This record gives sequence, structure tokens and C-alpha cells, in this order.
Amino acid sequence: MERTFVMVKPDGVQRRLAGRIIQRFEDKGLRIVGLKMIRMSHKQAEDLYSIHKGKPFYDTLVKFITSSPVVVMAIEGNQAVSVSRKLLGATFGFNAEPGTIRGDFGGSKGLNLIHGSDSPESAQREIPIFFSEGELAKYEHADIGWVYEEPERK
Ligand code: DAT
Ligand code: MG
Repeated sequence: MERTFVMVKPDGVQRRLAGRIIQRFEDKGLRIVGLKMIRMSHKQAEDLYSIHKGKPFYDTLVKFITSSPVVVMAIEGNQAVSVSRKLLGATFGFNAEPGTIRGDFGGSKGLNLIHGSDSPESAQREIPIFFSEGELAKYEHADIGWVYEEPERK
């Protein structure tokens, strides 16, 4: 199963939306294999957002993401990366479709509630910034056969 990294950002936690946001991933049939609340270190923020270093919004982004706790998650499922990105919606809340997390809960550029890896390669880079392999649970939900067809469970 493909893995992705998802994080409820400080605005999502502060606005008491973490539970409702996590629910979207459960509702979709995805498998949460890692979940914790942390206060992100400056080093973790620089690692996570290394591709944005030098952009005009970079300093604001690092300051925001380290300003208050976040909920980090490792999630597995059939095409988990692209499925999760669709649940997130477009980057800026004012562009994001209703029905998506960003579209339903926000209207901002930076205060966009949630992060999700943009490719399987990004997920493989991002998950170890926050989780050791031993912290990730190995299990299948009892109803997995009613969520995915056999070839999709690999
Ligand atoms: P995404 O989070 O959809 O993958 P991204 O990787 O391009 O988007 O940017 C990372 C975060 O940086 C994004 O969630 C919000 C912020 N951001 C991106 N572009 C921005 C901009 N032009 N102005 C302000 N913040 C921006
Ligand atoms: Mg991104």
C-alpha cells in the first residue's frame, strides 16, 4: 500500500478542527498508521519545506508551522498520495472546491489547515522527519475486504 504524510497545521489544531479533519481520511477508507501531536522544531520545519527555501513566503511559513502544535500522520491506502491531495483541495482555501478540507474550512493562502505529500517520493522523504519506522503500526482494518478489491490491497 502506498504511504503518504499528512499534517493538521497549527490553524487546524487551534480552531479545534483536528478531529473533523482526521475523520475525512477515515471516511475515505484510508489507514492511519502513525499519529501524534508535536510542536515542530525549526530543524523539522526547514527539512519539511526545504524545496521552498528562498521563496518570498518561506520565512512566514516556517514561523507559522512552528508557532503552535500540529498533528502529524502517516497514512496508507490505495494511491494514498493522490487520494489525500484530493481530500485536501487546492493549496489556497479561496480556490479550493467545497467538499475538500481546505475548501470547506478556510479562505487563506498560508492558513490552509493541512499538509499532504505531493508525490510518493516526497512522502518517503517526509515521513522519517517525524516518525521512526518502529512508531508506524502494521495492521489491517477488519473490513478491508469491503473497502478495497484484492489487487488494491497490495
Ligand atoms: P501545498 O501545501 O498545496 O503542497 P506548496 O507546497 O506549494 O502547497 O506550498 C507549501 C505551503 O506554503 C502552502 O501550503 C501554503 C504556503 N504557500 C504556498 N504558496 C504561497 C504563497 N504564494 N503565498 C503564501 N503562502 C504560500
Ligand atoms: Mg507542497
